[in-house]
Amino acid sequence: MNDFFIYLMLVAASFSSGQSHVAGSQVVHIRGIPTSKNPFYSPDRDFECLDGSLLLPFSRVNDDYCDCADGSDEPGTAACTNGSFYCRNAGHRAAYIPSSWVNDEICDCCDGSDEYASGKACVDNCHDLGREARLEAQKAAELAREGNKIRQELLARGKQIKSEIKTRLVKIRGDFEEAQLTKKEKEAIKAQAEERENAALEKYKPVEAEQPEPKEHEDNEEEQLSDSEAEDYFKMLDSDSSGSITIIEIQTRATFDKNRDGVVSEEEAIYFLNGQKEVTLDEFLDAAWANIKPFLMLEQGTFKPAPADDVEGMQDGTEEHDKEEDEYTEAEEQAVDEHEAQPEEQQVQYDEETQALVDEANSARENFKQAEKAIHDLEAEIRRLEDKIDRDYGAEEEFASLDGECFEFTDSEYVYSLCLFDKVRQKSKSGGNDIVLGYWHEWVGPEQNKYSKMKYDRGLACWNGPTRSAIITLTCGKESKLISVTEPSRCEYAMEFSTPAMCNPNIEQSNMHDEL
Ligand code: MAN
Repeated sequence: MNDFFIYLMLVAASFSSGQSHVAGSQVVHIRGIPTSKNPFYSPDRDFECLDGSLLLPFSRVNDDYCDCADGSDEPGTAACTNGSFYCRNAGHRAAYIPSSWVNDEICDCCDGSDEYASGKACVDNCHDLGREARLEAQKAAELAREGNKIRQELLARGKQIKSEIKTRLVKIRGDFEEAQLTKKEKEAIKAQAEERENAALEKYKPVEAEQPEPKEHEDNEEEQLSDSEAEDYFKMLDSDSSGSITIIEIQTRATFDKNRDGVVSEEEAIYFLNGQKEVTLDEFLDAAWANIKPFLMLEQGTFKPAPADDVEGMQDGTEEHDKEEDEYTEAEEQAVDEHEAQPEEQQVQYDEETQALVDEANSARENFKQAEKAIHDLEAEIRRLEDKIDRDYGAEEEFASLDGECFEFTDSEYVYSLCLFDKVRQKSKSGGNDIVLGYWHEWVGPEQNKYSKMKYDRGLACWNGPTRSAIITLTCGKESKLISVTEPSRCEYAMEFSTPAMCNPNIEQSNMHDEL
């Protein structure tokens, strides 16, 4: 049956009335398409499938038989499985539905136009829905307007922050140059003082030889492994000194035979590499070390068992405390101390003149150490500031003032914390350590709204699973707040975060575009 139908009506006549008029200019309406597509469906001509694949007599349009591969000859019937049906929905938003929903006895279009032959009586509720939608849109627009006021403040603050960072960087770079000069100076003073000290100590050499060897760090042996040891351990594992540790390098060490079956399987190796095939020093310190440490401590007998509810944490490896990047650690200082063992630790009684020279050398060494530390600290600060300058804080720096701010969300089991541009963490309410769900990576929103989604990844590896990661969806809200956290698939977290930084009326309006 030729099912296409033609309404002849006044341009101004209402479609929903269903009446046809013949007067003045005529409008032809083909079922299932918007009027904008009418030029492609002209009853005076043969119909060309929209993909250009076939030319058909117009009588085969909407004849309930699918001819075109793209389904374009049957916009108003369910004949083509890949077709779509246009609901005009006057009073609300026009929409396309799949062709298979046409005449299936379910009202899909709010104007009921999809059920024209099924006998299903559909009520046209487009006007009610439209009113509701418009109210919602008004509220959203109002929120966007209100939020935008705060957003404007954030933009200004963001730009100020960026310029402050730039100024600070210039200053710190200057300080760094100066610190290098100071270090050179202190080094020369130290060399001279040590030369005088060594000469004075010559006469004590035979006496010292009889002194018992000073006992070195006996006290430390019982101590737990410190983070700086991670770096040494990395170097040890990196047997080819390539700057990264591979599966094969892990497989050479029995420590990593988790299930004690005599071989370190690839799976076991990957677990210790935090789900990766290879890790660099940074990745090692940030994540892999947390997996390795408990096993190493067990092996060395320095592991102090965690309370019972910590077992899961231990399996997964957990972040024990934040290691500040490039921090001049206690262990490093200790290493320097050991390297330049202080003569005063020895029990020898020097004459007054020698003692004065030893004191002078000690103080020169201390000053030199301080100068080195200052350089190290400045370098770390320069890197931190450079990182911030390069960071993408949004089209207008609107997210800059949120950098480092932390927000919490609590559900029945966990407390989640999102520290923007830093990391996402999860803490079980029943105790145990923090689990890192991911470190800041990048913006992952769609092209037209890039700054609507953030990705944090390289979190702690899941047992036999991926490394944890989180996607944060940002929406407009009057205050910055973590609204929800879910785990849609194991070890992949989804968070909703509202913030005035997202209240950009321009973006909101383009989202609400529809064809009424
Ligand atoms: C912990 C939490 C959960 C996660 C499991 C996976 O319990 O991080 O979110 O699903 O580990 O083992």
